[in-house]
Amino acid sequence: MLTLYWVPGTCSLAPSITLREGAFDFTTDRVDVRNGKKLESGKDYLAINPKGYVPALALGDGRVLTECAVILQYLADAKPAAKLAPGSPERLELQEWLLFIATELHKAMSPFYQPTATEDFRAVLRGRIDGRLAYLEKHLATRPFIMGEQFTVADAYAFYTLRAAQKVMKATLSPGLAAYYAKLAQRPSVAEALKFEQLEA
Ligand SMILES: N[C@@H](CCC(=O)N[C@@H](CS)C(=O)NCC(=O)O)C(=O)O
Repeated sequence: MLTLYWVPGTCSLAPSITLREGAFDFTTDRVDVRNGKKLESGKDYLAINPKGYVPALALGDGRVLTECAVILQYLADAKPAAKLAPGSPERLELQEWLLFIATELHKAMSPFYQPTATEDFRAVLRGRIDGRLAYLEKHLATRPFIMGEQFTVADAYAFYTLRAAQKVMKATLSPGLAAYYAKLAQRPSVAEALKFEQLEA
């Protein structure tokens, strides 16, 4: 049985959506970030994932995967019928998108979670992130999903970052991205994942 280690409203939302897209049999264990990284199960999260951050995915055979982009690809490959990731050579394009989302959007937004980040610093970051979001919007102008006609794990990860852009960075999405976000929010997997975390889109 797979176990997803998660924190509400964070990037663990992307594997949570993917687990539902792939109709996986899985369980979850919530990390209490304010209480020494204890898990709701009572276990010590650092003993499972010494990196201390989420997401992590225990595979049930003693292995634990970390790093969102890797977990997403593991899940996609475990359920090929769900078509959540293409094979080679298109896989490279998917990986380009996953790394773009991870580094240029997801982690670029991290300082917005820090109350000590100055307004000047936020403004510089905001300008850079706005450019990256404009690139994503332009790409989506000619296709419904990041990889084309098919929803993939890149869209699950993009949904989390676009949610964070609005809720954490307090951005207003441009019309193209707002339409993409609204379309993703209507997918049963996304709606279920949000409901589980008691979150609004
Ligand atoms: N490199 C990691 C970063 C994951 C990450 O930033 N997780 C955040 C939530 S979105 C977290 O757990 N932060 C708490 C911490 O760093 O202690 C990945 O791509 O999965």
